[in-house]
Amino acid sequence: MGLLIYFNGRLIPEKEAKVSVFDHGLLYGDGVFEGIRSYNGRIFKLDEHLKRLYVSANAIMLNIPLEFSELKDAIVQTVRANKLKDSYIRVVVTRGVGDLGLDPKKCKIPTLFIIASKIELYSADICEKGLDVVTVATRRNLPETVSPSVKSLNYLNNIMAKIEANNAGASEGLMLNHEGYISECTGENIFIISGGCLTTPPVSAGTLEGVTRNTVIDIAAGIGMEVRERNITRCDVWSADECFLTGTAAEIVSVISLDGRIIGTGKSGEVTNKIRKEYSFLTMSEGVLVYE
Ligand code: PXG
Repeated sequence: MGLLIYFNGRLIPEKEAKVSVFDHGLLYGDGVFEGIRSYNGRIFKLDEHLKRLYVSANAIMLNIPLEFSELKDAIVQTVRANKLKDSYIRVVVTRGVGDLGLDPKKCKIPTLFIIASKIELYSADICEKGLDVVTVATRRNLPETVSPSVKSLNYLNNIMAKIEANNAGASEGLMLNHEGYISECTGENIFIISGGCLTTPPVSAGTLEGVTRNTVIDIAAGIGMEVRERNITRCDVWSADECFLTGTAAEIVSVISLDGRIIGTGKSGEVTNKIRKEYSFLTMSEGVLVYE
């Protein structure tokens, strides 16, 4: 049996959930999205993800057709309808159907759909071992263009970066910003640990303010670690004791090499493992209940 998809106010079978070829989300990448996860029947950090969705929509002057609480309910309903305990939830809002021509005024009604399914970014094997990462030539979006804080439907920049990583035989691509400082990977934030201090690039480095990133910062502060948000270079990563990536889909995954330089012991580090354990505890015990 296929999935039930929330599509413009109704739950419909996935076979019937189709977007028009005139939808500007498809024609121009005009829209925004979020990737959220549920664990053990609870949706983790739902409010945080939805806040970011509304911020992204506001930035591109797209009116989400549901109030915050209505959208929250729609997400819970979608997960419940699919009887999922552990799921990956994709919320997509597009400018909607309009004539050809990119003017958003042509689109009167936004398209809103929610998919509750599963995701696997890296194989279990790679997650266990840690990732080999390369720095790619494609830079993170300039802040003067579409803000890198907007989770828009136009991910081509990041996809170009991912293609470069694939071509190099690496698991991930590290993206620099226009100043040459490290921003993030193609869909994950980056952290390094050096001398017991946890460091991650600031949002001003073109970094998406990841929900997992913020959770990890809180965890580290909670266990008494020093946490810094500052610009870092490739050399900082090469010489770090440990390095890991964070994202809703990827969770917390170690980086064992960057550009062929082995990081630390070349294995998933002790502090990373400790943070990962705390994260796993939070995902299992916090979140919006899907089932009473
Ligand atoms: N940076 C970027 C550019 C992202 O898109 C993250 C960091 C991590 O943020 P969260 O809030 O999830 O901790 C993201 C989000 C995918 C995929 O299929 C990845 C993301 C979103 C959607 C799809 O790889 N990562």
